[in-house]
Amino acid sequence: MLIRPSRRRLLLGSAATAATALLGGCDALVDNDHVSRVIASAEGLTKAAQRAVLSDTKLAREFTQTDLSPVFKANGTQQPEGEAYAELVETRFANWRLRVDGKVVKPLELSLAELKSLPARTQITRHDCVEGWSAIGQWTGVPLGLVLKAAGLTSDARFVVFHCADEYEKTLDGSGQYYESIDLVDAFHPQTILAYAMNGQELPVAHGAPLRLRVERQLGYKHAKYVMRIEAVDSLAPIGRGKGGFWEDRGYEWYAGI
Ligand SMILES: Nc1nc2c(c(=O)[nH]1)N[C@H]1C(S)=C(S)[C@@H](COP(=O)(O)O)O[C@H]1N2
Ligand SMILES: [Mo]
Repeated sequence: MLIRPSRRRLLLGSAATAATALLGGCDALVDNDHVSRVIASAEGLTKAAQRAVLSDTKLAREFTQTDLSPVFKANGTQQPEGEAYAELVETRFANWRLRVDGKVVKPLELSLAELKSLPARTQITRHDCVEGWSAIGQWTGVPLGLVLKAAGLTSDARFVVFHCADEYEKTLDGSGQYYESIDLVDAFHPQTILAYAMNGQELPVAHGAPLRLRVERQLGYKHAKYVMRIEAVDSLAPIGRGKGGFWEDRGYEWYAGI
């Protein structure tokens, strides 16, 4: 009998085809509440990472459309400076690529179209900023765990670092660049997503376009906006001033649990 390639694969657009190739057998995953469990049992994850995924999946509270805040404050950087970012906005991020590297088996460079073709999760959550305000918003994006699984963490990976496009403080040594980091428990948590949409629209520049982290069980400053590069590391010491994030380097807690 003749074995034909899957019809579906042939009908997919190029970005979707790339995503299918990227995720291998995982392209059937649509129900994202269970994505990280599936990932945990999949090949390519270390024992430590599997334990991390399964040990802590308590969900942050989710809300409904009627709870959405009429105004969601934009905080911190609201438009990264510089020509490079301005050009990305002008070309609607067509040439933007998310780099995934560090302690991974297969470094990736993903376009926005590729990220959007991966299984998505939508969640309505409350954002709490240490400055004393909160807002409820709806976020849509790719579970971070899916991207990490596609890249394949090596056995010594312990943290995931998010490098952002904005320099929040002008410094000579570059330590004013915004960055953040989380551990593997939060990285593979089902509500931890790389969001490209907010309240049903393209993610606005003020809120981190084209891609921002949502890590729902932690405070606002952990939710890195303008994510350009995701780096898996075994230690946070060599990055920035060594405390795991822009605000952490200036005295805030690294684990900012709500
Ligand atoms: N790259 C980057 N990410 C960032 C910030 C920032 O200044 N730059 N500010 C943080 C803080 S303190 C908060 S409260 C939220 C604000 O997100 P919002 O602008 O969508 O409200 O983004 C966080 N992520
Ligand atoms: Mo914040």
